Amino acid sequence: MNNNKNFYNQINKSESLKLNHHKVLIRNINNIEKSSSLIQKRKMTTTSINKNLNPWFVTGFTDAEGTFGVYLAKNDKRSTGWAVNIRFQLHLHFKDKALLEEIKTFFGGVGTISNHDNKSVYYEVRSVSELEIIIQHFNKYPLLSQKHADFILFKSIVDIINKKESNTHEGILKIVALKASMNKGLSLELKDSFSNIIPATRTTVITETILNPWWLVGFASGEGCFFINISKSATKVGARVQLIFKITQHTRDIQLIKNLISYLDCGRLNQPSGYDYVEFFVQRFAGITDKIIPVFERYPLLGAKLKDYEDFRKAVELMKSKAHLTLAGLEEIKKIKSGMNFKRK
Ligand SMILES: [Ca+2]
Repeated sequence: MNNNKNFYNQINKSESLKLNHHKVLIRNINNIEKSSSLIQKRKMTTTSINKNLNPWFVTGFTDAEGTFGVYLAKNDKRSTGWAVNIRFQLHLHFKDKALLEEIKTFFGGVGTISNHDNKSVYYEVRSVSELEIIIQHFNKYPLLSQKHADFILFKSIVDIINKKESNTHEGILKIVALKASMNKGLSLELKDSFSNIIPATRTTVITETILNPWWLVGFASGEGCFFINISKSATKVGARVQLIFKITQHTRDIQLIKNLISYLDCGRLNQPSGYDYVEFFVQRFAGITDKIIPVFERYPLLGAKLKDYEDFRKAVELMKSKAHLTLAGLEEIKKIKSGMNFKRK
């Protein structure tokens, strides 16, 4: 009995410690909220486009477009012979620069946005202290794709750098072992230089469900594809119109694609043999009108994808009224299609 009492006392003690810890955290969060709302108030006076991104949107969009990158370069000035660079990166088409600005604001303004030409734009967070903000976000709103495994390995590397271990040969070996299990693994140069390295264990992410509609919207703002297919057919107007919504991912995320099918209650799994990708594929008109459109009406897409969605929705409306069975209606749908996706100026 006495032993039991001690045991429970100990638990109670550690519970109350935990609670205190929570209180501290909550207070910190409140402070952050206060200061960020101040920042927002200030911004509101200068710009009206300031929107509050949902944190799950940011996670979903990162599942689609984000990279946790680690780069090692030979450097004679370092005692280890290697310089380590780390970064969180979103690399988008130039037309999505405004969305990157919003994401930067969401992260409290850390990091930099740069154009590399007139085609692409990068958001990058490189310093360890600023990456702490990024890491806190993804701890709280975890990625749902296998990219989460990259994030876990990335965190270990940030930790090594934080402890200054990256200034030692040991530390560099640890970083190379972690990098070997991340993204595309090691470059040929690194494989040559560290031929005996044993890659670190990589977690397999098991996603059971889509946690939040805003995750879906973030993911679809990056990876979603709204497509109008017009093919020749023996109809009165000589053509058949099909509306397709799809999300393509590497085969490693097949479970996530299956989760989309159950979450959205429509679509099918496309798994072309001989390829390393899978698709969530919605082609049935009822699936488009009753499932896909209502979700994106309630939770709007952001960035350039929203424009494609709006065009797609026009085509949906035309098809609902059977306009695609007339020459004039078909012409209108062709015109919509000609300005969508990569053809959009
Ligand atoms: Ca992607």
